[in-house]
Amino acid sequence: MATAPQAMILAAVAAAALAVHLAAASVDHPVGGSGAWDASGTSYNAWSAKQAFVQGDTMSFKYAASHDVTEVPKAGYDACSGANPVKSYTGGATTVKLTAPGKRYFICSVPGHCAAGMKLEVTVAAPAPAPAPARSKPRHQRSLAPTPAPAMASEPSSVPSNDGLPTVSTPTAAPAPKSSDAASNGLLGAKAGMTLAVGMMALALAI
Ligand SMILES: [Cu+2]
Repeated sequence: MATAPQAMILAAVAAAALAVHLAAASVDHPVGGSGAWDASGTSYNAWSAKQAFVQGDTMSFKYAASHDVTEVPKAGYDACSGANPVKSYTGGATTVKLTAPGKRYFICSVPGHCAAGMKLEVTVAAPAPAPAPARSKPRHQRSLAPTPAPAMASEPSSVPSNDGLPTVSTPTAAPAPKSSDAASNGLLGAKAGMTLAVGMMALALAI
């Protein structure tokens, strides 16, 4: 009997761990779809508008030595100026982590490149905290639900076993709480089952 609740607890823990893992899984967004950061005319903002950037995700840039990745404030983005960079990256492969919700702005600071299209505005959304607890709670409720149902079935038969006379009134009261099972069993079937069970108990007591 102890193994069944333990198995349910393990299953619930595993489900919760999976939900947390899914919620925490970050996504990498290669810029422009391919990760290529260049002045070939790719509309990086048309790409970013279709992306769902979530806090914790990363964005990756691959670029030739003739380019850089410069994160700038909005003013620098609007003016295509890397004069006041938030941070500048070189080396050909850069991964930027989107650590907070809000707007991020990136340009290539090489003169003329931003104007040629190497500019990117990203809107990062806050992570949705709801899914992790919401997914685990219904599984707890589902695992607990089957337990009261058999308990209800055994309680009415054990109550009349104490005294023989009230058995007649018990079956009429029983169908009300068992109305949820009526769809599958049928009220007549439930009543017959209860009567049979009570009769068996009475017989057992008589013997
Ligand atoms: Cu460039």
